[in-house]
Amino acid sequence: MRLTRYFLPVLKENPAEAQIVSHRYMLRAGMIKQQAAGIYSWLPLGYKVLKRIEQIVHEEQVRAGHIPLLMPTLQPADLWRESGRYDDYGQEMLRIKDRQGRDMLYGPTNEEMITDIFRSHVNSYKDLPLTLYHIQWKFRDEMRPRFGVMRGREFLMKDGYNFDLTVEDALHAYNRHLVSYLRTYERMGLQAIPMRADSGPIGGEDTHEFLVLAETGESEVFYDSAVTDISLGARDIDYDDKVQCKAVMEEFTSLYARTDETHDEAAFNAIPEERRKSARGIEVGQIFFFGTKYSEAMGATVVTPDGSKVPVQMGSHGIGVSRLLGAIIEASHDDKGIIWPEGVTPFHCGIVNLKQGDDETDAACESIYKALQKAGLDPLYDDRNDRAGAKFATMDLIGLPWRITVGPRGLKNGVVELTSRRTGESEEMTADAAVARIIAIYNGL
Ligand code: P5A
Repeated sequence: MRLTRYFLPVLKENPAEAQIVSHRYMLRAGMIKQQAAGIYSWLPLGYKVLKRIEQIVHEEQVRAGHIPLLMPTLQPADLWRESGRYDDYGQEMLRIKDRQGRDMLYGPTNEEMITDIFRSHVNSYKDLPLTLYHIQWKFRDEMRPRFGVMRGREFLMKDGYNFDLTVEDALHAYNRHLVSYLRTYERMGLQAIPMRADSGPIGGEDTHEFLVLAETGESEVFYDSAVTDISLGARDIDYDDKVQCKAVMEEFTSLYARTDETHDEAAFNAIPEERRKSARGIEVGQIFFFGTKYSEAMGATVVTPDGSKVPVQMGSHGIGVSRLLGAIIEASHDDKGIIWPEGVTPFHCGIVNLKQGDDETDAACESIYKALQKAGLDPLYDDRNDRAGAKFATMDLIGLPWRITVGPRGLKNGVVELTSRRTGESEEMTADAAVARIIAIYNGL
């Protein structure tokens, strides 16, 4: 993309309404625009990152054997009357009447609707196990929408639902989700720690929230610092292997890590003092096992091998897709702007032309731009007729991990400059070498 043809409405001033850094940078970098409290338009740069995050979530869901579908945002109230949650959900639910006077709602989650789909089409154990998921907008009329996309009213969620014959199979689905979530967040450059939590209006006893540690997080958390030393890394996971998934789940959840809702002072105090940490965290996902809570209420049964009929065992699993943009920025920025991890960056590399209109410099930029595109990458070429300082400030603010700077002085010596946004380090090399380096970085992901 050429910057002169793009829509990147950056703001020079710090917006007064933004209290935390991610919200401030998302507004300043022209990623989002608020349309009403907790409701945002996603401007091109923000939309690009949202799509990259969605893509990682999709890939990891499919890798774990889960099947995508799409349910609507609007739901009939009657389904929620069947489960009993129509009244329970209270003021967080946006209730709407259609022209026939029928009660509708904008879905805050989809346990009822997916159970309805299941009961309409599945009735034998032979069709199990089954995990269906979608990535769809939700609405929760939060009392205090704040911090931009972090606590929105309209927000994008990946929500998945597993259906299993036995409790043991459903617990495998739980473990499988836990492992696949670890991999999902790591691909985004995030450490998200599973912590014992409270299940709230979704229900069930078993639940873990995934928390990214950040001072601006809304949750209070308590943990053994040893938990921050573990990562999934490049391990080979077989998602059908119950023993392996359980072992990984236990590895990540055996150390003390809880939100304030389930905090146990005595257990916490049993950790060696130097490892006892209390901090704040951003909840970027949550997984639940609730057994037959919905299937019993809504009549979702399956015939077992011995011919009897039992309610299907279920769980649900959510990732805060739009919230993740905020969480990633909170975890990765400096005082000049955002620092995108390579896995989610809106453009792979920035190209800064230090002397727009100079034939040789323009030609060198064009050739780098085309070479990167030919390799399947998406560069952003700052071809504006502007000062170098202004171009650098824009690149730093929008946070592309790599920048190639091209100017007449370097070209005289046959070199351009390759700069890492994270370390600030620059290296001179030929244009070809810079292109090759960028290609190698993204091939290695
Ligand atoms: C699991 C999937 C559920 O709703 N039902 C379907 C279960 N879980 S949850 O924990 O309530 O939400 C899942 C994730 O969605 C994000 N989230 C939000 N993001 C932005 N703004 C909000 N107001 C908001 N509310 C929830 C969180 O990341 C949460 O973990």
